Amino acid sequence: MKAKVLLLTPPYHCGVVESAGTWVPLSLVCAAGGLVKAGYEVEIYDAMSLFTTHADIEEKIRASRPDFVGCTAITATVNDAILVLASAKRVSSRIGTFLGGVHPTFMWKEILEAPGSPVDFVVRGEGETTGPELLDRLIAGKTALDVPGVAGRDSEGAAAAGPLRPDAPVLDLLPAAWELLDWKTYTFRPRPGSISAILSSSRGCEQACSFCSQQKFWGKHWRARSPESFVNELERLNRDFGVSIAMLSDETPTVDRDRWRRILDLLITRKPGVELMLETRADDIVRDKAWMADMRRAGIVHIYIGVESQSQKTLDLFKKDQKVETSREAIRLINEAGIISETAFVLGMPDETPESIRNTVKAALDYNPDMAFFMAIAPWPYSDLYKDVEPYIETRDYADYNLVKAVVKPLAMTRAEVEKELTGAFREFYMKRLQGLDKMSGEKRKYMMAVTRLLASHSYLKDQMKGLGDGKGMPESVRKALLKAEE
Ligand code: B12
Repeated sequence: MKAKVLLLTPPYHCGVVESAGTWVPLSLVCAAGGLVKAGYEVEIYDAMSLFTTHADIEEKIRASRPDFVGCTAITATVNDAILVLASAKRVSSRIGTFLGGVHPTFMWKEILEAPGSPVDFVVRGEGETTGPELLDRLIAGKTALDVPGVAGRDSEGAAAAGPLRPDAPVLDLLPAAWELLDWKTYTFRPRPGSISAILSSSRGCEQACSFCSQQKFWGKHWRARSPESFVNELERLNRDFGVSIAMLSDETPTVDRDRWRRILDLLITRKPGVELMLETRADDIVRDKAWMADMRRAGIVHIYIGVESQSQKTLDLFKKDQKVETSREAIRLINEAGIISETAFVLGMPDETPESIRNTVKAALDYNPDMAFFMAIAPWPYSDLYKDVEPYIETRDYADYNLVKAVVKPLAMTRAEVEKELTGAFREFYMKRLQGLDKMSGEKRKYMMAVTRLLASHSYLKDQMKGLGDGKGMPESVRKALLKAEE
């Protein structure tokens, strides 16, 4: 073995997606795949899923005795990721530290130039090849600053980066170190006893949504794995690790219609034994409406589409190339196929008012998704939207950039009012939505009941949703519907 590398997730929590389960750190599984293939001994410590503290993490680093420690970060988790690397430096100043993920990819200069930064290097963009090339150089005692995708400090101590690495030419060939995970940690709570995974079938997004980071991160060029390689991986996850449900990490898995059809055919004939949850574009659902029954047969149980706003004006500002009617139609098709439909609305822009938030809840109910999320706009500092809302940004604490906390202050509301209205929006939506429980199919009803209980017990909405999970504290009509549904 060349050297020992410990990869960690930051111990950050904001209680939204996490409330539904524990999620495998796919970023690290991919980064580790490249390192293992290059001959490194790699350990993954998923502090996020284990709910460990920074003190536990420091203890873990000490016990593991690594030569290098790597961490992953999005904007919300970057403060914790930096604290993890600070722990590594406290354990031994000889440990080399590196950070990857979307936030450091764009904000490498700020991270490396922060006084006392414990980060030696940033891996920008795809990490499978850059990671091992960086460490190979360091072990050989050479400069790593000319390695494509690496940022670090030059001989004067100033932050410096070479060119970005071109996209991996063939995604099918990228290694993933699934064997490093402790699989019993990962479950999707609405399916008791399940083992869950996240995997990728494509990378990139051809849209230009101004609030999102992903089209910038992967580039607008969409790349995909072959249907065979993707379905083989699902079969392997089921066979070797018992995975029974998986989320696709893809931004838009359905871009290439022929590929998507081939994937559905393979899933239907080979039955990998893994249920699938995915996100895609409303346009693609409408385009493929004749295939909805096949999607269900292929094991797709949950589809998320980003409606984002009920206002065409806001959608245009977001550069979301989608019509509100298309979203409504897509949700109808998903529901009709017996698949759970989920969407989210991004609220709290400068022109938001309590009334416009309430109108969004009404629109959400009219769109009729099974699940709706009402999130606060988080202007990632590298997003196109950032400059439009910059004058309204009231907090620079990245830990708040989690779509739960209001970062932007609308003209007519305080941030606290935005947060209060958004949690109220959840309660209002689910109260009304649950009244239709008895009209749902048995399977969907069971799922919705489980999700509602989770929102009421595990999420940041606990207080707002109190009583929704057990039937107490809710209007009589909703309580009756729940009891009837449970009969
Ligand atoms: C899976 C996922 C999750 C999982 C994360 C599980 C985990 N531990 O990784 C869960 C469900 C927990 C989650 C939660 C959240 N998420 Co999330 N999530 C995603 C999703 C769907 C896929 C991410 C992924 O795995 N991509 C595939 C991997 C392979 O790509 P990657 O992470 O970029 O990793 C590559 C490189 O970045 C690099 N790399 C990354 N890390 C490292 C580390 C090292 C050492 C190296 C060398 C390289 C390296 O190499 C990797 C391979 O090439 C994306 C959306 C999307 N479609 O991408 C959103 C996304 C990342 N999430 C997002 C957000 C906002 C959140 C939440 C705040 C939402 C919420 N309010 O609940 C929380 C925060 C976490 C928490 N604990 O509360 C945003 C982040 C936006 C931003 N720019 O900051 C995204 C982009 C969604 C969006 N479109 O806005 N999420």
